Amino acid sequence: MASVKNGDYDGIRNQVTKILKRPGYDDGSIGPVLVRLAWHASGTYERKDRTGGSNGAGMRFAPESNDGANAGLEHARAFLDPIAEANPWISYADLWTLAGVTALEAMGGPKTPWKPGRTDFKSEQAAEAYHGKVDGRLPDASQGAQHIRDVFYRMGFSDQEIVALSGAHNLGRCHEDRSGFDGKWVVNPTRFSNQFFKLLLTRKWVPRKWDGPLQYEAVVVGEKLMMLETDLALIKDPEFRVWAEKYAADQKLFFEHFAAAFAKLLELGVDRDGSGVAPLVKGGCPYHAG
Ligand code: CCH
Repeated sequence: MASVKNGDYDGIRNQVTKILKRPGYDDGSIGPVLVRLAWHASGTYERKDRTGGSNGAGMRFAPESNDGANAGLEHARAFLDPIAEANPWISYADLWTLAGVTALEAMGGPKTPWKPGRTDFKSEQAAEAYHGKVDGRLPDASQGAQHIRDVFYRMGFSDQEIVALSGAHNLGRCHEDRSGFDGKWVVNPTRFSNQFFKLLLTRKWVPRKWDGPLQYEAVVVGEKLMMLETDLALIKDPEFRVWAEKYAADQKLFFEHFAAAFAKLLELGVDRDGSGVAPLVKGGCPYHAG
């Protein structure tokens, strides 16, 4: 992999775009797993004590790297390592989040505002000293609306933003050897759209009969598709459902809301100082504390 100039983030975007296609891997693209990496890198945020979030790239170290919720993301990180090695000037925390927005756009999704400035932890000890233990903070797919609210309100999201973000399940699939769940949500899982919401609302989702954890299935144009308990919560809960219906009816609105919420997610815990750098200070940047 060639290097690009220090600060050339468009150059990094080009490098990410070039590695997205991967015949033989899942549905032929690493795009979905890169979106998931950006989300899990950020979704540990706790607004009360301002710990967690994408700054630091703590997932390179235990215990975050071993968190069951992050199973499989070692592949996403490994896909990006050649870019990181060729461009040591970019932090992993910036690279992972930039790769997520680049992949989303390349798969037909909206352009998500993104800013650099994240710094990396130098060690597991540094990660723990700054953020405490952040493993166990990501959502559990076998639970319902209350759990989803507990997790996303902790980060500072509204019901509308929760539903918009959940529309990311239009991408990619579940892997038995990662989460225990199996299958994809939509027929074309490498193309971003509002299909996830349409299918959620129009199909009859029945529990799958198998040895694995509870998940739901429906056959759509000859293919078996799936939903998680947390996905169904988006139509069972009346407040969530209002937004699921709006997004199913209006892809433009979904894209606008998704881009805004995704940008907010990737910024959680990233407090830049006057020079545009987000230092790793316990509880966020001292300039913005309080
Ligand atoms: Fe998700 N997600 N997600 N998800 N997710 C999984 C896969 C993807 C939950 C559970 C799972 C978001 C919210 C939630 C993606 C993006 C987002 C899997 C399968 C589970 C389980 C993992 C595997 O086996 O590989 C739960 C629970 C919630 C909320 O309650 C949000 C928010 C986003 C992004 C904004 C993407 C993309 C995937 C596909 C990954 C792949 O490898 O294809």
